[in-house]
Amino acid sequence: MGHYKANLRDIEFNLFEVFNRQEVLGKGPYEDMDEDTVRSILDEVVRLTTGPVAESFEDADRNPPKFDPVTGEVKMPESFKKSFKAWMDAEWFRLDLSPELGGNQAPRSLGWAVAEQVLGANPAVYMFSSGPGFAQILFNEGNEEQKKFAQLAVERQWGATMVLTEPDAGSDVGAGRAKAVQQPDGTWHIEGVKRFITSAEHDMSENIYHLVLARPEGAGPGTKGLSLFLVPKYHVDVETGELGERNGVYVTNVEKKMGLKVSTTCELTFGEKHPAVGTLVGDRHDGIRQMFLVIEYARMMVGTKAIATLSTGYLNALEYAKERVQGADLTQQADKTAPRVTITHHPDVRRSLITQKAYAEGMRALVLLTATYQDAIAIAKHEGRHDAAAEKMNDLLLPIVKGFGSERSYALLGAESLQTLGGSGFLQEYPIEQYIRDSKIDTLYEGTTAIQGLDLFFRKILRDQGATLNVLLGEIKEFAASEAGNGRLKNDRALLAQAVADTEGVLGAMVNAALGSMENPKEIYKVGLNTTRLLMALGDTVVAWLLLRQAEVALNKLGGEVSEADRDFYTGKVAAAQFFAANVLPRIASDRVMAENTTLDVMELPESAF
Ligand code: ST9
Ligand code: FAD
Repeated sequence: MGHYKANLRDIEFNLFEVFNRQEVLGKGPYEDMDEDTVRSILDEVVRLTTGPVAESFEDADRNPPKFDPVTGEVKMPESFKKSFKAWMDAEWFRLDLSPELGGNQAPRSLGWAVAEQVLGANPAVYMFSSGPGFAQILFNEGNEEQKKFAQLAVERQWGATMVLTEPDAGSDVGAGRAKAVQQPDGTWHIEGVKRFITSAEHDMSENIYHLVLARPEGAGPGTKGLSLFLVPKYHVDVETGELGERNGVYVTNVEKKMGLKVSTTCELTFGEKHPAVGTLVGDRHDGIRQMFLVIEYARMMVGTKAIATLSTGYLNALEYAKERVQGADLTQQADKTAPRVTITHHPDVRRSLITQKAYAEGMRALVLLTATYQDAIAIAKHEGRHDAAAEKMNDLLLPIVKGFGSERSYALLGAESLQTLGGSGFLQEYPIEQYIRDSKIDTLYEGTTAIQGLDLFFRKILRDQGATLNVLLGEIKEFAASEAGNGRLKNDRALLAQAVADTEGVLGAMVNAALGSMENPKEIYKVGLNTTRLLMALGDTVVAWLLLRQAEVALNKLGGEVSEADRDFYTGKVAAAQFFAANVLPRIASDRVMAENTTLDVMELPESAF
């Protein structure tokens, strides 16, 4: 058996028993798809991801890509190339694409259920395979020539990158200095150095195209002065599909990293040897908005990657715990002759396992809930309208999926999943140490956790005057006040209601500070001291709600005839939700106290006192 353990039962439970995706199938944009088709796609994806896709996970970590600084080329490990080919040959990337690009336009909820498995099995495979997805955005945003380029990119499976970061422009993308100089023929020459660019070089496709943010000469400062350019590695005749000359964009370094080693992280130099020629995407200067179309997708991807890794980390830990015999049952600890038991008998191991289970399954539900809003957006688009409410809810949930999802997953993988294996967890014989190394990046790229917290408070809550958050919290309050699960979930719903009140308390303190900053600008620091706290408190509250919704479904099922396997599955659902409500939610009360008592002391501390 490979390292990757999928949780298909839980994915299907979310899709069909909790979020009722069968209701959107067979009509509108998803006319050609029914529940059986979705289930058979998921079965096939499990086969691929637990098999050939996962197969190179370890080897490609130990034998990472080789960079040749003279030619600027990268040689990928052979084992990884096989995994990548297996995935690309199956062409599941078409699920994300519109019919004009040869796609099957599947619901986003199915797209993310599929993505979870690749991201859990071998995350770099997913990243290298995102060329067609990038092409969709280029197709939607591009001019006629770029649309043709996008069609070729899908047909020929070209690789793609998103190019924002520079040595002095990381979180602060608007500080970017890469320059774009317009040429008499309407093309642009890009000049400058970008760093940390994922997938910018490899030997798995004949061409790689870069979507690059650069500042046209004379454009204004900040992100709004940036434009988006299409810069291919090889020029392309879009009429014939012939590849032309090598363009002047070269990889000048590949980073050596803590984890996710097979994903190439490149320094990309433009126009040093000869001009790096690009075209302006859509012939309009609208770069940051256009790039955020990619970023939004990539943030969802990063959160899903983190959560998928926690899920397989938990399932590996669980398998180990069921077999490892160590010590006597706590009730017999004084009896030195008592039989030795598997570690699942020890209360602390059970606490750890159920914590992992609740977070992994609750955060999977968070990803798929967010995906249901993406389904609603796509359905509305198909009907020629905008679903503004779904768009806003998706926007609100994205920093939670990305920021909260990655932080909780990384913390739990180390503190709980690896810990379950004792000293063995520290060995490379088991996959968890690599999971930890590979998932640390998720709290960093696509906007660090701090950036997600700022995005959540300022852009998604304050700028929206709390409207969408109120809808979300309103739904949670309604559930808490309902008869869901009847007596069985009564206490848990009360804990949930209290958690909502406490999260609102954290938020209230921040809003007061934001209002106070109109009089005293330094009050805004009190907001900044609490943005990560709010992100995590809201994440825990939403996850608790989702777990309890699952528990309600499970209790209903348990009231009827169920198979033995389903009885265990549903019983576990109820237990995880109740454990989470009792053991995680009460902590939000202390967050509220801390938020309400925030002072400026730490901001007034001289730097030398740190
Ligand atoms: C990276 C890549 O880290 C890592 C992995 C790559 C893997 C590749 C695979 C990816 C797969 C994806 C494939 C695509 C497939 C698609 C398939 C489709 C079917 N939401 O607040 P302001 C915009 S890459 C939306 O003033 P500042 C908005 O236009 C590096 N838009 O910002 C706004 O204007 P307006 C990642 C947003 O103070 C404008 O920006 N790097 C949002 O100028 C200005 O807003 C980062 O993520 C949003 N949430 O700049 C940088 N926010 O207001 C992190 C802003 O008029 N830093 N806009 O609407 C930040 O995000 C900063 O907050 C900042 C601040 C740069 C935005
Ligand atoms: P900094 O911005 O310098 O941040 C340092 C610290 O300060 C962080 O803790 C941060 O949270 C904090 N901080 C910064 N600003 C603020 C603020 N305003 N408020 C509060 N705290 C703040 N970029 C691309 O363009 N394309 C890619 O494909 C890509 N892939 C990557 C792959 C890898 C493996 C890595 C490591 C990075 C990649 N990046 C990519 C870049 C990545 O998005 C940035 O590293 C990230 O956005 C953070 O920028 P930075 O590293 O410069 O850190």
